[in-house]
Amino acid sequence: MDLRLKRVGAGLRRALVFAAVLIVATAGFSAVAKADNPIVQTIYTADPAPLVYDGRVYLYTGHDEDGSTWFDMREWRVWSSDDMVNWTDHGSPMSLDTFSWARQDAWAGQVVERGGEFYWYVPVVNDATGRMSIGVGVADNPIGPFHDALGHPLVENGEIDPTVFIDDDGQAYLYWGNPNLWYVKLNADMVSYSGGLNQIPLTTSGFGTRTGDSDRPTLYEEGPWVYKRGGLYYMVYAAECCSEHIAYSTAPGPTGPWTYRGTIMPTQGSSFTNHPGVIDYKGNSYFFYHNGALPGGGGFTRSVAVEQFEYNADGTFPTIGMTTAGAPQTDPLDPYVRQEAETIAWSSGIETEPSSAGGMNVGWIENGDYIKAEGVDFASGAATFDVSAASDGAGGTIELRLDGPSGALVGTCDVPNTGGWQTWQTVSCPVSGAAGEHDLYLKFTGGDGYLFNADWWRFDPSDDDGGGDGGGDTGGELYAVGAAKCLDVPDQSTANGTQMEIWDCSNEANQQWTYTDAGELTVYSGSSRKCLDAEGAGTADGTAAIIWDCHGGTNQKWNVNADGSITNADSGLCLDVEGYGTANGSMVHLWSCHGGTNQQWELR
Ligand code: FUB
Repeated sequence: MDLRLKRVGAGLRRALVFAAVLIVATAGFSAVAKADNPIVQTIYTADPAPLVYDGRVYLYTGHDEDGSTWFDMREWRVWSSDDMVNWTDHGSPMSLDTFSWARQDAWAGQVVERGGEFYWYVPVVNDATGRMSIGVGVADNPIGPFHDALGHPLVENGEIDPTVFIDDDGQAYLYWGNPNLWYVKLNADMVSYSGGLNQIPLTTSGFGTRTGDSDRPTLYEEGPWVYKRGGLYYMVYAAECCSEHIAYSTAPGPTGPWTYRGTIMPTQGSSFTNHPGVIDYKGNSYFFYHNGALPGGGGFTRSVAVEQFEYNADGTFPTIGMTTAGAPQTDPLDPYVRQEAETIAWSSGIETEPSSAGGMNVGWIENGDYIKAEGVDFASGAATFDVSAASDGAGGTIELRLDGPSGALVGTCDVPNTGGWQTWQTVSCPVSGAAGEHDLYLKFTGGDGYLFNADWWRFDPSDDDGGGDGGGDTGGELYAVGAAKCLDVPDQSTANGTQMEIWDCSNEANQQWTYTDAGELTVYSGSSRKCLDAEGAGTADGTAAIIWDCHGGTNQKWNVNADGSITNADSGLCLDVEGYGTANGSMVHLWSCHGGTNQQWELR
């Protein structure tokens, strides 16, 4: 029996509820709506490492345990976003347990992608030697799970904080170090290196002047982040100690010579460490860092945050300050496709956990807790709200509110006891008054104790302008209009790259298909996420299309055309269902389109 024992976070959780009340009381309503930093409120996070991949930002972090009085860190975490304000929690795909040789200290790392593989370089203490070393996790997709690529450290010299940069010529470099600064040239396999360990000279011209510490004459402390922009190589790092600020140096090449360029983010934020990560995304530049801004936060209970910034015309950095507003939203969130409950701009009181239906779910929900999804575009209006919920308790109510936890009430959904905390049931309720763009608050109410868990939610529009007539963009069951068929992928092998069997709908548990913003056509099957790739299939009209589970790194994109046909963005292959049994639950054969008789699809 799940007794709903809290694993971690009780102190943080209580403090956050208190802080949310305090913000409302002292700063007014809009302060709640606009407070998006720190990015994660459910746990303490540290050492941000962002990665832009396939249209999304993946954010890799460490995890400071509640109440830590040292850098007590046992796992790493992943989040992702395609709008820079709503972040999806992907849980912990790598921990100390991933590395059988590791003893402790899951500290600051970075993920890079090469050839469809994702390599996560992390510092951990090698149990055999008691020294800090650099391990490598590898996965075939950005959210893992990651496994130990080597079974031993890649490199070990007692120093920390790896960053990896792949230059335009394909040469990859691994940099790390505190108190020194090192690099090796990685081989193309990304898990071995050629040549010895190279030490970067820490000169004051290269890394600034530190005063009052004769052992460390330069500002360089730790946490290097190396990248190239406009032909210039940047090394951004934590400077001075302690407290740290963020500074940077530049060079004409990946190995130097480095020239000190100044401060990016001055010391601030009630954490004596800071740690940088810099990316460009959707035409904007973003600076990730950490501070101690959450309730109970401090030097060992840190939180990752982000600011948008613009480089100066000469490529130098502006000074960047920490804010509670964070980065602006790049695109509105679509409420008419499935959204994960753990896609969150701000939350109060809740936590997350792995879901039996795949991915994560929101849990530990109590009366008064809430989730904010920012910038939700309801267009001309929503009619219904579906939520996948589970409860082994009394259940409770989801109040759908706009622009604040006490904002306009547009719907009320009662969630019953479903027979288990992971026994999912889709609950629907009517919605009225939700049109245009708003921040959406899922406000949870009920009696004492934990109420229910939430896995995903989706609105349906009040008219058919969002789909249902071949528009194909509402999310839901995927129907071939002409054949009146819909598609299921029953539980089967879930490995990326395995051939998928597509079945006519069972009518009992028809699956929900979603277009991600990246254009992937995705369905959650049993406990796994599947999406469609068409590979090794003839693309001539009328040939059988062989459908494969996606490959993570190379997922194909599908276009939903104005006429309702679905075409593969790369091959042009489009999908027809023809010449097979039509009984519910029978396997269906997907064919490349027939030119004049292409079927239309819709998500109902
Ligand atoms: O999070 C543990 C250590 O603190 C990191 O490795 C350093 O960069 C500092 O942030």
